[in-house]
Amino acid sequence: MTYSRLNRHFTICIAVALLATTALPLAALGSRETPDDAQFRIAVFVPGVVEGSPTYEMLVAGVRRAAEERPGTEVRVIEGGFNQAQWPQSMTALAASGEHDLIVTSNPSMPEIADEVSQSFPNQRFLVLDGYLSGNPSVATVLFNQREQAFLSGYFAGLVSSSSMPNARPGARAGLLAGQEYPIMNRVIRPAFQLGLQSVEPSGQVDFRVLGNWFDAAAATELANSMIDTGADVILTIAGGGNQGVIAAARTKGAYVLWYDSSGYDEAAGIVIGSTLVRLDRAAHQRVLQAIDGTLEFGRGEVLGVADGFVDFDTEHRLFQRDVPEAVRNRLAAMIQRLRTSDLVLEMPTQF
Ligand code: RBF
Repeated sequence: MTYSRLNRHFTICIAVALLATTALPLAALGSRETPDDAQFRIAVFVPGVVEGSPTYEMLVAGVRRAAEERPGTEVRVIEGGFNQAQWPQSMTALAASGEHDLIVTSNPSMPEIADEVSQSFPNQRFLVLDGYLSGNPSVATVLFNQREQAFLSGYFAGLVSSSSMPNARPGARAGLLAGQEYPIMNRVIRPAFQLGLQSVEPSGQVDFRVLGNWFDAAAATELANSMIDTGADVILTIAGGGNQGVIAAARTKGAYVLWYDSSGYDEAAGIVIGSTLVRLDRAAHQRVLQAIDGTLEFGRGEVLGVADGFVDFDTEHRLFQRDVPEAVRNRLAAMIQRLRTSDLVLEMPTQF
């Protein structure tokens, strides 16, 4: 057991002990939306806040869509906030309440928390998106191939840098802003982004910066300004609410932004010029329907990528077609096609 696992284990044990002696005010965690006669009750635990976080917005939308298609399903959305030390206690409280047939959550750190909580509450079922765990009979997970996703972002950044677009600058220096460092960021997203960039410009370099949280747009502007000042013409931002700060810097200084996970062109026309997609909403919708119908396979970790139709690049948007030269669009389309047909295989690791 690693130190952090041990620490988390104690936290969960203490949370379970507290729950045994005191009735935790669950009402404080969220409010009910439908009457008590629901046949299937779902808690969506958002590890952060929904607004401004592409994956969480898709998570809630996908679960709600599934619930609408199965009358009698209750959905309760609980925002866990930005204090990550509190997530294990909040998840424990949800499981301890015994009120939910399914707890749905999303981000790469959540499988471990679901795994630990399930040791104390083995009857509680969990669905974790954007994370991986295999072998726990209480937990189903869906991971997206972020190696393909970040590779496409880097490839596109290289194409833009070497294009005739107005803000393109020679040198192929691309920025990557992360909300925080975590294993998938450091070992998958960052190197795959660089690999994609260098597939176009062999000497291309990634300027990697860490915001330290998922909300501080002002600090994100400072970091993005510094990246642009030192030569970055394209910045991939994966920083939740911080993404808006990157847009502000790019607008002032004349640079481009790449969005990650959901289509971002409408956030800032002419500035957000590329958007990779994960179909997290579709995965949430499909897997939640299966859970309600009793057909979801727990104990399994799925990995879905470009060839499955769950990772993509939004090449359909009118702003993409308006702002990105045809030659760039064609080269990107050819690379997406190579991934779709498995002519190029970039396997997503599941162990870190
Ligand atoms: N992404 C967000 O957009 N907003 C968040 O608040 C957020 N919090 C995260 C917390 C942790 C501990 C980790 C590991 C990732 C977080 N992410 C967040 C990243 C997100 O879940 C996803 O991995 C990235 O958007 C890349 O797909």
